[in-house]
Amino acid sequence: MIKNKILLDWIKEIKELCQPDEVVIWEGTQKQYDETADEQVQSGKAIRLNPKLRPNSLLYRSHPSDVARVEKRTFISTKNIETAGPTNHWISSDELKPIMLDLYRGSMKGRIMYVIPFSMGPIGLDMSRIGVEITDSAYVALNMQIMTRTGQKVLDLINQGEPFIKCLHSVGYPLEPGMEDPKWPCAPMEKKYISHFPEEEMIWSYGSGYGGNALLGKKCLALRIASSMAQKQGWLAEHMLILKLTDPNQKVSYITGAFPSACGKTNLAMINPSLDGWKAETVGDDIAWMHIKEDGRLYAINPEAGFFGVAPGTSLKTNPNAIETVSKNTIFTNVALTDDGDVWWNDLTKEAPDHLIDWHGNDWYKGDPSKPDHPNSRFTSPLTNCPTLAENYEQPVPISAILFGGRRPSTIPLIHQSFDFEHGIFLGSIMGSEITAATIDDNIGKVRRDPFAMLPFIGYNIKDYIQHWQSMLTRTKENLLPKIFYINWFRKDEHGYLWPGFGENIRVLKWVLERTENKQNYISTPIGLMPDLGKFDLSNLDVSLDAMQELFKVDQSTWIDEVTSIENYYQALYQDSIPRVLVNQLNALKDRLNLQKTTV
Ligand code: GTP
Ligand code: SPV
Ligand code: MN
Repeated sequence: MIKNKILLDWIKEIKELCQPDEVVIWEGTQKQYDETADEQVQSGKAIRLNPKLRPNSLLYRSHPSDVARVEKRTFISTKNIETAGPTNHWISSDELKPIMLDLYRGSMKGRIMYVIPFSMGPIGLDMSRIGVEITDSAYVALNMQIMTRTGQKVLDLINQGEPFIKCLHSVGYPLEPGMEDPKWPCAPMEKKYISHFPEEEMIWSYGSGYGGNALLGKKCLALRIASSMAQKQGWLAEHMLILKLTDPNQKVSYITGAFPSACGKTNLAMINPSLDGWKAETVGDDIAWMHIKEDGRLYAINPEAGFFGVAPGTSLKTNPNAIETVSKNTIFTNVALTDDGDVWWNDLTKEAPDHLIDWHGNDWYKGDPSKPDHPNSRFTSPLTNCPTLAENYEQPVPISAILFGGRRPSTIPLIHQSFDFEHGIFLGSIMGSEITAATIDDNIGKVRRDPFAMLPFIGYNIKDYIQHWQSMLTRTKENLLPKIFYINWFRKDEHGYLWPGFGENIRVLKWVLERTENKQNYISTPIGLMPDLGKFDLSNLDVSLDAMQELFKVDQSTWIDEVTSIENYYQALYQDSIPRVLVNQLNALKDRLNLQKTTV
């Protein structure tokens, strides 16, 4: 029962505004999940997969226009544009609210309105935050059940007066009497709004039913709103995986990694190490909330309760732990359907089946040039399905190293380490990556700068974000802060990727952990510290020496071009107020490359 007056008033207000047929309070029980899933199958919105092959699992096919996050329609709405800064689309809240209220008016006609109380982070932990999502999408309710902690226990906290973040979502497809409901209702692009009001700690999302646009606990709350809260409250909300590593001497370490969307976080979080004696366990695969504790160290928790992972590329060979994770209790979106009622996506098996139903619902035959799955097709599975989930996954863990990385076909070596924390901030600020299908964009494959893998997720001014990272230094001793590294699994030659990746990435992690113990395993280069190849574990590795040399090549003329590109990027983004720390670091890099300094 809801006793909290703020929540009761808000439900009443939204009910009057959106005019749903019915209101359902999400209790988070298995019974409610099963009944909702059954109703979705009966109404033709979802397909129940063969329970013998894939127990308790569903397949959804989205509208072809609604397949990923929509960055162009994602807004930070504040009183003043300066609060949002140069990386965000800003609309003043005074202008945006009436537009969206008009859209919301009657938008849930003919639909059920679900009220979903949820906790990001373990229920009741001081680092956790509570939200309530009101949505007219059963798909969202089912996904939120997996991705967050929901139900009565969260409601109990709200009833006790815990504050909560109001998250309003509508697919934007009201049903007038006699209208047929499409399988995946959504609104056209120009009516989609994924809006954030950090000053009020509120989210309004309209018109999309997909992933981060609609599961509002994830990118909207746990990254955009949380990053803005974190800046004010002195912590960090980051687009990072969290991995627990146990070395052959049983020493346990934790690392985080920030790579842009579809650049390898889930895969590294579930790594199956190729080196003997190493154990890797999963804590989180997408988001880390990090606090400096009294002992001066940085601790991380995973605020999520599930994985919303990229399907294509996932196989027994690349990620056996993900394959086991999705073996049951999973919602698949936009993958292909097999003749025996199971799922398939590119690279799941070496050979595609002879016949599939593709993600549009059409026949697909082996050899057809089109892909049967969407490149951003995804699985939603509970963390507890993961065979490598760390037993302490609900406790804050101390972080020894932070990896930055992305898809860079050239220039960036397999691994390098920053000289110090401020140089690490510089590395985060210049991160670049090829744009992937995780966002709707006409420039997929082009390299764009994606600072800290947070370009679409920093909920405030990036200048203040850089400053906030720098403030970590004054709040603790530098030697207690994690060491910062930059990885690139994706360097290519004319034949493709030079590095085998996946389980072999443990070799890089081994070097990283040795660095956190100050082992003399490195050489110094103008761009940072790199492995002394004689001290990098290449045992039983099938990579040619030529490829290894290419993977570690720091080419002077390429780096001169890179410096020019960084300089142009800084100027375009920050204009005449490039953060001092970045100017200093850029100048230091130029010095090391024997180039003229910038005089900004
Ligand atoms: P989001 O959920 O969008 O934030 O993505 P993510 O960073 O978790 O990416 P994910 O691990 O799902 O990887 C995306 C794609 O990159 C998949 O197709 C993977 O197979 C591929 N990938 C991941 N790690 C590696 C690697 O080490 N080498 C290569 N070549 N590909 C990789
Ligand atoms: C990402 O795009 O970084 C994701 C998927 O993790 S979504 O939740 O849809 O944003
Ligand atoms: Mn992500």
